[in-house]
Amino acid sequence: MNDIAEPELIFKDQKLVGHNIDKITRELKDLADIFSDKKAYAAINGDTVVYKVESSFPVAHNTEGGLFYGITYLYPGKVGDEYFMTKGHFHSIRNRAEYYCTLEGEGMLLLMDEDGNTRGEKMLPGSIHYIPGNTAHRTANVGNTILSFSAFWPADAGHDYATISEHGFSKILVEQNGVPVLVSNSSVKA
Ligand code: PAN
Ligand code: ZN
Repeated sequence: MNDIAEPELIFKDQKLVGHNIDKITRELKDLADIFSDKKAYAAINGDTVVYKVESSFPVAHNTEGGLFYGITYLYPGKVGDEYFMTKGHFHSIRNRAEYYCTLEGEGMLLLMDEDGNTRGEKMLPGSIHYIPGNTAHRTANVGNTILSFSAFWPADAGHDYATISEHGFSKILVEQNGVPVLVSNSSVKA
C-alpha cells in the first residue's frame, strides 16, 4: 500500500483547485450598506464584481478545533473616493483570531477593536497579518490590479456581518491626493 497522497488542495493558475471548493462572488449590489458615498454608489452598475472568495471547509462549520482556508480576490475600483473593499465582520465567536497572507496586489487591512478604534495595515505581496480576536476586519484594494490574499481561520469562528452592516467601521479608507488615508466615518451610527 502506498501511504503517499497527492495534495488535496492546490493554488494553481491563480485559482484554488481541489474537491468541494466553495465559491462566492460579491457584486456592488450586494454591498449597499458598506460604501459611504450613496450618490456615487447609485451611479455604478450594480453587477460590477467587487470580490470573489474561494474557500475550503475540510470539516463542518462550527467544528471546534478545525480550520478553514480561503482566498479572496478583491478587484480594483472606487465608489467615490472610497476604495473597493470587503463587507467586513467580527467573528461570531468574538475571540477567534485569523491570519491573512497577501499573494498579489496592494491593499489595506482595516482592523477595528470592540471599542471602535480603527487602524490600517498595508498589504503587499508576501505580507502576513495576524488578526487578533475581538477585532473586526475588512480589506480594501488601493492599487490598480487585483488584490489577492489567503486566510486561515477557526472553523467555529462564524461571521457576524450584521454589526458592521449596521454600524460600519469608525473610519473609512479614501483616496486623498492620490494616497489612501483613514478618515472618520461621519455616517457611523454609534
Ligand atoms: C475572509 C473573508 C473574505 C471576504 O475569508 O471572509 O476576505 O470578506 P467578508 O467575509 O467580510 O465579505 C475572512 O476573514 N474569513 O473569516
Ligand atoms: Zn474573518
